[in-house]
Amino acid sequence: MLFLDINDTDFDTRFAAILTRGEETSLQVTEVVQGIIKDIRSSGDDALLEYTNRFDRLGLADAAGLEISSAEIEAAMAAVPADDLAALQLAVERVARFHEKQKQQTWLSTEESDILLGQKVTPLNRVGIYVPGGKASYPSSVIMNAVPAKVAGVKEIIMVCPTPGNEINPAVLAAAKLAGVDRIFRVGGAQAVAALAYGTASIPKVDKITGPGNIYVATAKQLVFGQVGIDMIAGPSEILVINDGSGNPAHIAADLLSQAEHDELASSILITTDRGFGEKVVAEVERQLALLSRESIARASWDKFGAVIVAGSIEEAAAFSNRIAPEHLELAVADPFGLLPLIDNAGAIFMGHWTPEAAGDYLAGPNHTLPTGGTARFFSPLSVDDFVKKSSIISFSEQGLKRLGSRIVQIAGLEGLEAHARSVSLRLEDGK
Ligand code: HSO
Ligand code: ZN
Repeated sequence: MLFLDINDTDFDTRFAAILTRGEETSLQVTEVVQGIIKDIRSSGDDALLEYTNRFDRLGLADAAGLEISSAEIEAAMAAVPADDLAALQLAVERVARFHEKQKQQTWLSTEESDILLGQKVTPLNRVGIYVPGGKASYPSSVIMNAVPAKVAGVKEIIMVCPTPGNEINPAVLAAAKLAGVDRIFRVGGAQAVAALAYGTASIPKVDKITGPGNIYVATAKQLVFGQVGIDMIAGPSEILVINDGSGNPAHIAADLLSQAEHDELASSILITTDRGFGEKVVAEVERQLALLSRESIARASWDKFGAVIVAGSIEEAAAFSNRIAPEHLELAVADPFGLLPLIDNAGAIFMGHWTPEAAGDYLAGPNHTLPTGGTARFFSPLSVDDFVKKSSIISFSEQGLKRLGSRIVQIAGLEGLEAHARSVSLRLEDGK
């Protein structure tokens, strides 16, 4: 963990390691993934079955076994305690209600009496949601990907999730069911991404793939982009907390650790105007680390990518935050709404001492799929917009074409495109 003063002369050098974490892309991974995509494209289900049996140690006899049956999903629902289902259901409802507000309508503008212009909004037909297996298999991520798709009106939602050793968290299947996923396949890795992008006999080809995954999944998504749409490429998670000395150091420490326990590469940073508060948080982090079942992950993250920074003023803290463009930003200050106007770059902003990041991770309503690694400078959270596309609508009346036609002909002339010009001038002459 770094304890720094923002005005230290070597600040930038010492901080650089945190900013560049997780940046290395491996040529070797790209090569392996290209090979897998090629195999899936040429051998379809046979290759998918082969990879799945090999990587996930499954003994599936044929491709029919790749789909998780409705009986299995029902069994998972029955295995999850009713009260846990109620918690997941509440999350689904709240996330749906928030995303409903993002929906855009088809519109037509009648600003000009002789020309109608507009935009038609159409949901994607079929999307694929990638859900990781193992330690990062989260029911909440199923909800955060499936619900916006559902709200957007996507006709079919296909989920893929690897089941190493034939194990899957029943809550993941239950969340899928509650969120409206249509079909689930027990496949993962680059082979699952390739199957969704190109289709196999058993896995239908989708229009877009969303959801987090390891480096193989992220690389596969990048390689199939263009064939299908993808959401942003998720990097390691981060939280930045801005503090003015108000609040409880134990609460801030817990928030920092809530990010650190995700991943050894996660980064948790506190920037405070109160050095004493920062010191208390450091002591609290140490104390709370020992209480965590994921202590070794959280400790690795905190040791390498944790930081406490002392700033000279809250404005200085905000400027630093804008430079980082954090995925999660907590304004743990007495007057968070007063600070908000200074914030330009952040995936999600958590306001005040009663809004821990976990509220947004699970059920506040906004999406927890957020731009990481500084990409909040130009990316937004996953939203309904990711599951629709827009078509422009252009409708000229005869008067409209007569009014603007000569200008069209003129620009076509500038480009030397005679057929373009003629398509207008013929109409104008015939209409005389
Ligand atoms: N904080 C994660 C999302 C998540 N948290 C899932 C718990 N489960 C995104 O950075
Ligand atoms: Zn989280």
